[in-house]
Amino acid sequence: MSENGDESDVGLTLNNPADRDNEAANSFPKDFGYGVYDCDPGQDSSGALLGGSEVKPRIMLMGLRRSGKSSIQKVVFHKMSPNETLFLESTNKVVKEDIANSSFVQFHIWDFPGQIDFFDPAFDSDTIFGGCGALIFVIDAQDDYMEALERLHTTVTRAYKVNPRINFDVFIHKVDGLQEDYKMETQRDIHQRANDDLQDSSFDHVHLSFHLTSIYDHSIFEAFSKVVQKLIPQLPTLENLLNIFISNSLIEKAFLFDVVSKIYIATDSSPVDMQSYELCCDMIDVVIDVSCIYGLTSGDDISPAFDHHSQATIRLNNGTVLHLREVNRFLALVCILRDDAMEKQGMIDFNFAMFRAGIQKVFDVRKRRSAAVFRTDSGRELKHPQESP
Ligand SMILES: Nc1nc2c(ncn2[C@@H]2O[C@H](COP(=O)(O)OP(=O)(O)O)[C@@H](O)[C@H]2O)c(=O)[nH]1
Ligand SMILES: [Mg+2]
Repeated sequence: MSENGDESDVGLTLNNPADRDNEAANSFPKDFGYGVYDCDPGQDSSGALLGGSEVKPRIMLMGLRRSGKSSIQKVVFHKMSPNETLFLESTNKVVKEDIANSSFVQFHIWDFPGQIDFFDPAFDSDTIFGGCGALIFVIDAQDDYMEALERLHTTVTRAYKVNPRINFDVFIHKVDGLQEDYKMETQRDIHQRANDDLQDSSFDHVHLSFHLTSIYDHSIFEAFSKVVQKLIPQLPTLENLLNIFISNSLIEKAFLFDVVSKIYIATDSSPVDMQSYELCCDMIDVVIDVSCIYGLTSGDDISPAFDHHSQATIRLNNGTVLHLREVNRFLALVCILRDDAMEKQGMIDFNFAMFRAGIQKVFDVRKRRSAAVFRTDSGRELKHPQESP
């Protein structure tokens, strides 16, 4: 990787919303995940980057008690099986967790106990909402949701006053227990009531996004992907790269996955259908499982199950092919294509190499920018920990 190329080689204009507005960059982390990216697969990621002063986005999970907040966190980020969440103890204090271990998706997630009292002087809403990137409000759809709606209203208005840049996402949760048409009806009803409440108190400019979720299927991962994507300033660039890649490679759909969490951080602009997303998630599981069983070299317990050799192709009996490639230590590209498109494997390989290089450049720019922030007072630039001399 070249360290000295200048930004003009990038060939892509970074469309970074955070740059348009300095305040946004302050309230929201400039280096969402990308800061700690290092391109050397052999290197350990645990070394805190940028002298540990880097700010990670904060995602807050709020909602009434027993609505499913802790379960969501455990299932998405700790691989807990949905049935095990039945035994989760209730949360009685704010649980702050750093989702940063081995994943590209890095942020702090704060799991709030249901009965938090905003009017308690100990609740410092300035600090809590000030540094918040996204607020997820979980509503139990199997229960009576009137109280939850009231709570949603207080939470949103309170948070908005402190920090109008927060993204609000409402998870209409536990929909596994609802009939298909009742799901839609519930979503419509909650949407309507929540927005009416906001309108009545002249907060109609506040935008809420709604997602139907359940930990018993992939909907929770999909919804979390959407939440996380809104926090990635480089998203339009990544989508653009994916669009260019698929249209030149006869590929129908491509997802850029964070392998550890199975959150997709970007996809091309064709619509996402749940089935394709599920197929791709399952493929990642298969690849990692096979790799864990047969791929690890003995005696090296940290040998990754996913590395720069990782690649897999699965042919389904309906003429569809799933194709997975490693992009970097954290990311995989998973594509869906027709059988006959696979005949042009050479072209796909070439385009993929270009795509990978494009992604690399996006990160390089990010890395240089964050390095530039860390200068000493004398103007001498601090060496980036991951830039080997
Ligand atoms: N049916 C169903 N139950 C869920 C779902 N998510 C969570 N639960 C259950 O809801 C209960 C409360 O979950 P918990 O995470 O402790 O809620 P919290 O108080 O909001 O943190 C647990 O028994 C979970 O198993 C879901 O998607 N569907
Ligand atoms: Mg809890």
